[in-house]
Amino acid sequence: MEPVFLDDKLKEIFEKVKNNVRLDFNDGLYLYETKDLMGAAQIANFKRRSLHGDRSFFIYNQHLNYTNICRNRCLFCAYAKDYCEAGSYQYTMEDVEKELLEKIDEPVNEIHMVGGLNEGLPYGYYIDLLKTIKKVRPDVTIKAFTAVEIDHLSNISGKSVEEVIAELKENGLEMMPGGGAEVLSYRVHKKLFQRKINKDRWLEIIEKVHNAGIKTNCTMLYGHIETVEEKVQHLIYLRELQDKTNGFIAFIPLAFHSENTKLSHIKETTAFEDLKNIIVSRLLLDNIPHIKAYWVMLGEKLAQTALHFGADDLDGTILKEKITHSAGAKSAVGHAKETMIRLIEKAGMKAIERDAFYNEVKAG
Ligand code: V47
Ligand code: SF4
Repeated sequence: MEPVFLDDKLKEIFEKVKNNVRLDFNDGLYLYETKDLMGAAQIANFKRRSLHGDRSFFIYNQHLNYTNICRNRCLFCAYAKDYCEAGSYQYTMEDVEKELLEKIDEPVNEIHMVGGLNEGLPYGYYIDLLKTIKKVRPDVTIKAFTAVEIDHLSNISGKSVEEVIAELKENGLEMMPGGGAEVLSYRVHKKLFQRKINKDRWLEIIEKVHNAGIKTNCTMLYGHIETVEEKVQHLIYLRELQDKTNGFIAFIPLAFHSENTKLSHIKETTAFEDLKNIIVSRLLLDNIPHIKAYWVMLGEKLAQTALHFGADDLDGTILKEKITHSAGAKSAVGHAKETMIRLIEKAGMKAIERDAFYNEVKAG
């Protein structure tokens, strides 16, 4: 059935999408600004279905956050602490082993591991983290660190970015999550996350990671001080890098949660904005295969709905999420595999359990 548009201009965008004509900056702005949510959703859903049919993915994964001590103190972060602050922690290798062993009977496929920039931890600690995971769970895929940690490791070790990536890879790093980019804009960087690497460095490091044969995800943190133009530009920067490297597997729009942050006056995002970010990213990122509706940030019900607005993945079981819950997320800290399947099937779609690289995991 042909889509019905309340906003006539969306017909032109639909024609482009149907004919595989790349959308430009102004199309991105227009999609963000139109009030015809369902018109835009039909285009994104058309694209999503042409790529994935009615398949929706999830993964059996476990998050591991080895330290919350961080020198950067981004204004949007509720997770980071200073050294002696109450609630600060850093795992020893015994702690890492213990946390992994607690879930050893579960069929975890991927360990998603990130942490703060803790100046008390030497380069060798990061190598030990990888070795410890491989020792306890030899078959798991380690998806760990971001461009922010790679830059930090290069600084503390005096090794080049290429050397750091090669050593992490040798010790078991197979993929990297998409964090750390926030909004690829000098203005937002200056205001919110000055001590973290900037747009140019993030793009430069990720290009090197991709060139070393490591795939990554990418993200965008929205719902704070960013402008619509900055969001569209961010997506276009990612698309341009993907044209060069083809190293991104999935994009995850991250909805800002302000509780316990320096930006606690900012109200939480609305469902309309959340769905718009899914729609626009599906349509602008024509070269990135997967768009994740991250249930931790969107809430389970909206993430499920987003599967009809361009998303094709709900992320995973997670088992214990800490970063967004420090900032007041109301979703669960983890979910059983059955819950992921139920959310997808109740959305009228086919649930596919996947590995980190979106290969189907066969039951049994
Ligand atoms: O880079 C920090 C964001 C990111 C808050 O690749 C916040 O599969 C909302 O990148 N409210 C880390 N967001 C999380 C991340 C991620 C998550 C899930 C899957 C994948 C993947 C990657 O979390 C940070 C930052 O952008 N963040 N504080 C907050 N208060
Ligand atoms: Fe540190 Fe990451 Fe939090 Fe920024 S978002 S303060 S880099 S833990």
